[in-house]
Amino acid sequence: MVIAIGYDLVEYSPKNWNRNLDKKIIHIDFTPAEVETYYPPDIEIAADIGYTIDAILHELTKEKEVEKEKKESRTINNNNNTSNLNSIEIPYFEIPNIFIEIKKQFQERIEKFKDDFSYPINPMKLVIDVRNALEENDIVISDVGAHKLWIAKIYNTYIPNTCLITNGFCSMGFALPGAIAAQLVRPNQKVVVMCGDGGFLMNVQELETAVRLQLPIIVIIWCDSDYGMISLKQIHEFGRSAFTRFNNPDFVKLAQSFGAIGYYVKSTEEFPKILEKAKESTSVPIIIAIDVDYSKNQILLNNNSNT
Ligand SMILES: Cc1ncc(C[n+]2csc(CCOP(=O)(O)OP(=O)(O)O)c2C)c(N)n1
Repeated sequence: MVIAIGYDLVEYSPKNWNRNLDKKIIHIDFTPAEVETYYPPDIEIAADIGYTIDAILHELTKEKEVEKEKKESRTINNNNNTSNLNSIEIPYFEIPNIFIEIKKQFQERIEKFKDDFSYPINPMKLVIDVRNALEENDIVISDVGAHKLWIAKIYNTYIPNTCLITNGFCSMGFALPGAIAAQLVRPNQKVVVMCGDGGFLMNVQELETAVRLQLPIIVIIWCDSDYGMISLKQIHEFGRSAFTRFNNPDFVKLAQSFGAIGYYVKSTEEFPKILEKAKESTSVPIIIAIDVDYSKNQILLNNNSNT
């Protein structure tokens, strides 16, 4: 059974996981399910998601209470000894072992890339370095592209609203203005943009706003001189990509021309050091351009990837 909460079909086609139409689906979203051959929900709850989850939790808690009472009375009847009651206590919100195991395996897989100093940088190493450089309540905003999938997969989040990722049909260029808004609202938290070179260039003029408002946002540009996500999909569908490549400007000079500070990362070792320096800014936006190795992007489209 699949419980789909706020699931947008465009993000990951149900054909990938329900090809044989053998899954039971519970659809929970603000809106009714879209009509789709591979997504025929058995139950649809079209309502406020938070309210729905609270209501389900409420019912489950009630059910557990009843179960507990039944068990308690069984034990009392069997043993006639109330001191045994503690032995049958079931914690209500115990994390299932399978979740703990998945999280552990996931963590181990990520750890493997901690000491990978190859350059262009491995996307996983990039995400790990950024996570390590930030406090738990700092904010990362992802733009749209292959980098977004790496961030969604790997970036550990501890506090709500500290990793902002747009949903399906989302627009490239969102992250820079998004960061400006976030920094205005949360002046005491570090705000970091992660964007592709394509997406950054789509809304680059907003650097002027960030400089004028003296916002110390950090913009990390994942450089591959390509619309990485599009070429990935083209290669997946057609075996080759076409018309996705472009040339980048000199991002350091571009940043300076706006009155921001720019860095071009030349090695994976120096990336965390540049991040530390960038964090010191209190009133000037920092642009960090870094070359990224997208050769493993195919993993992002696999069902049972090992990353
Ligand atoms: C305004 C806009 N145009 C086109 C798209 C379709 N689109 C989605 S991802 C992508 C490529 C993103 O390239 P880049 O910003 O360089 O990031 P990368 O995939 O290389 O990480 C495109 C063109 C979009 N989402 N928004």
